[in-house]
Amino acid sequence: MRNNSITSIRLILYFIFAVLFLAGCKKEDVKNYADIMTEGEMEAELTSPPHVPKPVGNRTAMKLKLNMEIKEQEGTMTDGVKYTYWTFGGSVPGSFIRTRVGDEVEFHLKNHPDNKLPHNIDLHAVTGPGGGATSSLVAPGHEKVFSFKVINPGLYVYHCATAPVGMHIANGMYGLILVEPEGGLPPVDKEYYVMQGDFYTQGEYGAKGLQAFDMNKAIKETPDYVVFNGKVGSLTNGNELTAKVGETVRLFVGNGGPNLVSSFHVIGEIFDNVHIEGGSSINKNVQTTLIPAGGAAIVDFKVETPGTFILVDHSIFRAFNKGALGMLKVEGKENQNIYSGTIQEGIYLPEGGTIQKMPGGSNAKAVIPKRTIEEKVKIGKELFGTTCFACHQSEGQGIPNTFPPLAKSDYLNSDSKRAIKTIIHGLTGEITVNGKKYNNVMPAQNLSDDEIANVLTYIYSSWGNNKTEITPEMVKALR
Ligand code: HEC
Ligand SMILES: [Cu+2]
Repeated sequence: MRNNSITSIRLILYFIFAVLFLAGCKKEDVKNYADIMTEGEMEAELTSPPHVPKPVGNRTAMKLKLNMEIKEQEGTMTDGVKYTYWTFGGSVPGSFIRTRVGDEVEFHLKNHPDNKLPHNIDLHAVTGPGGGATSSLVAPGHEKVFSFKVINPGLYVYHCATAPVGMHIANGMYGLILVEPEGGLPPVDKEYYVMQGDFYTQGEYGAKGLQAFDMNKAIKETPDYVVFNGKVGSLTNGNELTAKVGETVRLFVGNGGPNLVSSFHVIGEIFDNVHIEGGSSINKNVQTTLIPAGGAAIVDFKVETPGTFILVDHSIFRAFNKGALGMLKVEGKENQNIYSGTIQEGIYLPEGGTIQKMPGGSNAKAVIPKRTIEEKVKIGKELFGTTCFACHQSEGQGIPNTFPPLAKSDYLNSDSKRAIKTIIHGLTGEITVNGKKYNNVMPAQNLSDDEIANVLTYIYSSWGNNKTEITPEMVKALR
């Protein structure tokens, strides 16, 4: 009798254990990396954007010694515009940190003696109070050492968290730390580091000189600059990312904010894989991925056709008017199966006025009416507003580094025949306008002799130019 009851109690216990064990197995999806033992020690490789350190491959978890120096330094926001950046490692975004899950990081945070302020670091890859911020506040001329174990694979933002936090981030104090899974991410041919940030300056976009941070604009969330890698043109004009046809490109994309979220898109490409929000779930065949402020994503894609692919925040005024535009140059053989047609390097036609015009234009109609200068200016102004302004801007002021000004342009005023030819045939290669170099592509404009005469007469009679009058006959002679 007694034996029987003991046996049944045993059976019940076994059953309970079995159920608990099975439930435990189910949960095993997220592995616990906290218990991984590290083997050996190494110095962490740090890189400035757009470069990333070597992949971890299949090395074991290790102790990583990491030395990072905070520097407050003046840099260039765009042509003629300076800004005092606060940086992790001398670049915006800060140095890229590459680890594998289970690594134990011994972080040495140094605040350069010439700096004016204390700083700290909050790494989103850290499980612990303040992401490390509570242990890392460091005064100029000092060093703080703290250590943590990375236990969740993914791509994480780090940033300064010293009050006023928003101001430290707005001045460029952010970067990315990658925690690779065991065995590393699948190998690819090219890897790059791109991080968006919004900047708030006392002067408007393009206002010259050293620009101070504007707290009111930051609170209102109205940035003057929205850029990749800390400045306008960090990934254009000779700084393009590069790849060859057939290669696979992986971008580690972050967003430091402080305010805006990014609708990250590469014009002319589709992401084959996106690690959503930098985590472990992978979405496929994605056009635009959302990168929250203080968040990241890993995207990869194979480049199959040559050309220039444009990285943008698809909140598109930020790209064309505030700087959030980069380029990936792909070289190699054309692949007619995938894309056939004229490859227009470096240019996206946002409003596409001319492109949408019916071919042939109005040249077919033989008789061009005689127009007074006033008529030409009026018609030309309208045409400018639909066709040229997207690049050269409404007052002909252009966009620094990308689109030359037509206002008070010495290039324009010194040679009207060359200006006519520019519109008929387009223009590429380096030119100098008002002392600044441009090396970009203006597509040929599909306009009639009359239209070209009108738009140029308008431009010549505006914005301090030399009032040359252009006639349809002059245009015709240069066709
Ligand atoms: C898609 C952008 C784009 C459009 C649209 C465009 N341009 Fe340009 N334009 C450029 C670029 C880029 C250059 C400089 C090319 C280089 O670097 O070689 C340029 C150069 C010029 C120049 C000579 C440089 C200067 O500043 O004086 C003139 C004149 C000019 N464009 C006139 C026009 C007119 C007129 C229109 C409209 C009918 C127009 N452009 C439409 C991009 C554009
Ligand atoms: Cu700081």
